[in-house]
Amino acid sequence: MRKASITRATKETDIRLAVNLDGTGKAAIATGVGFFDHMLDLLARHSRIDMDIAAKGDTHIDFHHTVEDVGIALGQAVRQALGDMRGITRYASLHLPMDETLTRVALDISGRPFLVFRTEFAVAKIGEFDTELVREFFQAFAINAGVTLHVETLYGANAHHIAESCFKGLARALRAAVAIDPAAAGEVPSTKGSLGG
Ligand SMILES: [Mn+2]
Repeated sequence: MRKASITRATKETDIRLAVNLDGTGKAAIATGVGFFDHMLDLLARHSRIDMDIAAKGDTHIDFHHTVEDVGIALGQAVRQALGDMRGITRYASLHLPMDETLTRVALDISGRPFLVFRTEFAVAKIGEFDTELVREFFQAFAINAGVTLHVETLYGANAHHIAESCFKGLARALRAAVAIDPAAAGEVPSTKGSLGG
């Protein structure tokens, strides 16, 4: 089974997280940050990766450490659950519309961590949530999952829609890229013979 659990405790956050890549998108999310819970919930739902995430962070300061550290732990868990990456589809890309917003996501489960993030927000906050933390999450996830991830919002106006299009785009890209390719089951999709950098 492609599952992993991560426990990560620092002076800033305490995180328990479990994923099942072959799940149905079942989510139990509690980070103490309402908007972030909403984003993680739809990340699980649309990726069909089961996610159990409990985080206690220093949210009395702001949400930065909590969002970043959940991104780190989720990236580590996905990487661990992928194992030797045998049989995976590896690449995925799509355009994710949400009302007036359109975001393009391209993903390579490469073992080479890299983020290109071309998404801008016209406002600093969505409720209490700093919009700049969307990028922080994607950066932490990409580096720790060991994936090449490109996110670009082509157009959009509403900050909630823009954030949601990024998370749903990542979700759908992950769903496609981690899926086992039946034509190549058992193979590692690399001419090097391994994916791991
Ligand atoms: Mn929403």
